[in-house]
Amino acid sequence: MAREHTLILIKPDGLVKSLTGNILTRLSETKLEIAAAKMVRVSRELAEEHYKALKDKPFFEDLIKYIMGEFHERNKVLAMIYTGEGAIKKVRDICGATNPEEADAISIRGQYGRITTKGVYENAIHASANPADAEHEIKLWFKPDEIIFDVYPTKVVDVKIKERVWA
Ligand code: DAT
Ligand code: MG
Repeated sequence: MAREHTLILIKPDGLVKSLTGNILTRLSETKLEIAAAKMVRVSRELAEEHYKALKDKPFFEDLIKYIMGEFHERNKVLAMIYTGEGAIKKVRDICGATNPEEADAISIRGQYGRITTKGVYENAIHASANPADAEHEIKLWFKPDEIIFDVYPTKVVDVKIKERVWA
């Protein structure tokens, strides 16, 4: 099995319901390594790029609002990268099916997900589905220096940036 990297998001419902610790405990069953972690405020641009493959779906607008925290008054997610042999499938297996009603009862989504009366799948966690999605998602959510391993090729460029520093 190849060493892989996978993007995990604890979604706004998971954070609001104080499920972070429970979900991390479930993920530790995979015996994978955490390669990066940070809290992120999700912009519309980031949300739409993350879910761009679904932009023609009828639930797309609600999905964007959900990941931006508009249904939970909490615009943040916990973004992480897990690394190890077969990481993508190991994490997907423990997350369970996309539809929380169909997810195995002891999967993370089976334990903690629900479908709202509006039809939004609040499934608590995102995990990359395959190596191509993982690469797109990891490069979207993280900069190379935020990850403790070299995950994809990088280059060094000269940039002139304005940076916020402590006053
Ligand atoms: P996954 O999150 O398991 O990779 P996906 O990429 O197909 O599933 O869809 C992304 C998210 O969109 C999913 O976590 C919940 C939402 N979603 C998918 N199918 C849906 C549906 N039929 N109705 C409502 N929300 C849906
Ligand atoms: Mg997906």
